[in-house]
This record gives sequence, C-alpha cells and structure tokens, in this order.
Amino acid sequence: MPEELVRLEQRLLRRNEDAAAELRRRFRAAGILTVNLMSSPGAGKTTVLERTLASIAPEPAAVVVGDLATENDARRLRRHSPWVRQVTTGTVCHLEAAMVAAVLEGWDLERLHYLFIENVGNLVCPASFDLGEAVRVVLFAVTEGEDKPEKYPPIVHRADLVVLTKCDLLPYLGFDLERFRASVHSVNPAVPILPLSARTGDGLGAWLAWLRSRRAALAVPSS
Ligand SMILES: Nc1nc2c(ncn2[C@@H]2O[C@H](COP(=O)(O)OP(=O)(O)OP(=O)(O)O)[C@@H](O)[C@H]2O)c(=O)[nH]1
Ligand SMILES: [Mg+2]
Repeated sequence: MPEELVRLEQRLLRRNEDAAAELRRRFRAAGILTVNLMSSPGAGKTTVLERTLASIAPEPAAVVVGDLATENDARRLRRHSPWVRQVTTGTVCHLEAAMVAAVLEGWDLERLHYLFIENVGNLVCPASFDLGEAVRVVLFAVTEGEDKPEKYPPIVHRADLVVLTKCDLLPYLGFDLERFRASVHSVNPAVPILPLSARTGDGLGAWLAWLRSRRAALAVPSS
C-alpha cells in the first residue's frame, strides 16, 4: 500500500479511537451496557434484537442500527422500543464512533440500561472501528458453514461472545457444532459460544442472563 494511503488510514483510525474513548466515558458515567453486534449480512442481528427488546422490557434498552440504506431494521425494532435510531452509511461498510455520537443527540443516557449497536452486516470492516462499546458480540448463522470464524479472524479475535444463530435449522443442515467450536477457539480460545434460535426462543434465556451479568459487572470497579 502506498505510504500516503497508510498514513491516511492511520489518521482515520486515530480519529475514531478518540471519538470512541469519549463515547465509552459517557456510557460508563451513565451506567449503560453498550453492546456492539457484528455479523455477515442476514445472520439474524435484528431478529435477535427484536426478541431481546421484547424480553428485556421493562428495562429500558435502546438500539442504534447501521445499514448502507433503508430504515427497514429501525422500523422493525421500533415496535419494541421507543429508543431506536437508524444510521444510513451510504457506501461505508461499518459504523464509526462519530456516527453513533451524532444519533445519540437528545437521548438521556442516564435513563437507559442497555444500548445495542447493530453494526453494518459485514465480517471485515466493523472489526477495526471501536464504537465505545463495553462488549463485542459476533453472530454466525448455522447456514454460513462451520469454518467462517477462522476465515475472518480479526472480528472473532476481539469478541467477548460468539452467538450461533438460526439453530432451529440445525436438523436440516448437517452443521458440525464441534467443528464450529474448534474454528472459533482456534482464533479466540476463551470466548464463550452461545447457540440460539430467535425463531423458537431456544437460548434466549442464556443470552439475557449473559447481558445481565455483563451489566452487573459494570458496577464493580476493576482493580
Ligand atoms: N430459521 C430462522 N430464521 C431466522 C432466525 N433469525 C433470523 N432469521 C431470518 O433470517 C433473515 C435475516 O434476519 P435479520 O434479523 O434481518 O438479519 P440481520 O443480520 O439483521 O441482517 P442485516 O441487518 O441485513 O445484516 C430473516 O429472513 C429472518 O427471518 C432464526 O433464528 N431462525
Ligand atoms: Mg439487521
């Protein structure tokens, strides 16, 4: 890569890191658990969030959702929460901290317990952009095959949780759960894996318990 292009990329990432640090400070001060959800297009992020918002109520939870175009996901999510904002990125394949900061305008963060950020469907670009989140969740659908984690290591490397979605389809696919686990753990040996079906609700209880435990951990000062 030409040197000038490398410098430009470094500047862009540095600017994002500064904006993300400021967001993280605001989220911490407000006591919100911010969750950055990342996956390939169509792995089931919005469907998981629809179920999550419906189940986590009356705890107040907000969503910022990124897509290149359309308000489709925000429309779906608004049925479950009044705090939903869509970011349309045009041609940009990931969310950036400044985009998130811009749409938070006017929200009283102190009132929220959770902020979910549904990133643009993409397993590559979102990995490099910190959004000030407390936790990163990467979703893979059973229809994608067992080896995707090892093919897209950067996004898995920094994940706090891997969710395997659409598990209701397992009986039809011949998907090898052990191969998937090995693929995830070859990149990130300690990361927990949570199988889930947003269609049947299987695994939803474990997902909610994980979220609640991570939120409770925010209150404990780290040594
Ligand atoms: N069988 C089955 N289908 C699912 C499940 N979750 C989602 N789907 C379907 O998968 C498709 C994509 O789901 P979305 O939730 O829109 O996926 P997404 O990751 O938000 O997609 P983008 O935002 O476009 O990247 C939809 O047709 C859903 O109905 C599931 O648990 N089981
Ligand atoms: Mg979506």
